[in-house]
Amino acid sequence: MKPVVLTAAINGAEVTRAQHPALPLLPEEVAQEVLRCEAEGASVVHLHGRLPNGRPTQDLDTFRSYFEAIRAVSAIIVQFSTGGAVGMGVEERIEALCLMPEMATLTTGTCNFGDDVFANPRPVIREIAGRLRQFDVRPEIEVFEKGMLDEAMALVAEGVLKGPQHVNFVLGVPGAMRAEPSPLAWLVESVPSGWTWSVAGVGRHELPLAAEAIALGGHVRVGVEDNLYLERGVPAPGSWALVGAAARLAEEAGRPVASIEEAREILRVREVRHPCG
Ligand code: KMH
Ligand code: ZN
Repeated sequence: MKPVVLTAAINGAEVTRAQHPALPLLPEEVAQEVLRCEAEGASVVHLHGRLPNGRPTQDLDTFRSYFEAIRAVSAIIVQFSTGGAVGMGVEERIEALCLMPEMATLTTGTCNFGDDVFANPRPVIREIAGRLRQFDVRPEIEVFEKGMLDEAMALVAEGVLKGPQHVNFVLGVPGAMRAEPSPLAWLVESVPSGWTWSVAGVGRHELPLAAEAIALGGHVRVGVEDNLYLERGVPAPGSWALVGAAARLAEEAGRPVASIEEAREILRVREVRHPCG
């Protein structure tokens, strides 16, 4: 059975310490949480920038300090967010890509995001894609709506993106595509052959969608960026506990959890990168 790549989303822009007291903000906290997630089976870490006071940032120095602290202890695949927080300008969103992380996100369209708008007009998408190409960073295409998958395919047809892509379906954001009933099987039918895909379910949908993705042959993202609870009324002590829960789902389904080396093969990220900005 094909290994499942588990991504840990440990410090998303919208989560606060009030909601999740263990939220990692400082570089050493991020590195420690990476180690805990890796021990539970994560092979990719999805990172946002956060200042020590919790404010979201996409600042180069913050990402450099995270990347250095992680590389001091782990060979996990490091994926930077280029989404940041709603309202950030594109230059801020992509300034850390010069550090050449192995992966970074690319959201291929605009959607509602709660009461806000996560704005990704076509010129912005192309600017981010160009920066990813400039620094040879493997994209993870974030798909919050079906049209974003179509746009990713258009980017490949235009030559803006090259070759088979990796897509992450983010389902259940209020105002965007729902998670229940799950559209996952329908979405996956449209994923071009040779591409890889994963799912990130928001809130209570996280683990049920993880189970569905595992059954359908896909990969999984979990973590406190998307969901704060292991089950109703039971807060997750950290993203590591959600990674552990996803790993158990994989085990029950008879799929092994991918090692970091296997995840590099599966996601076509073969080189271990160190921060070089
Ligand atoms: N914070 C959201 C507005 C990404 O990381 O690329 C965008 C987001 C997507 O989290
Ligand atoms: Zn994110």
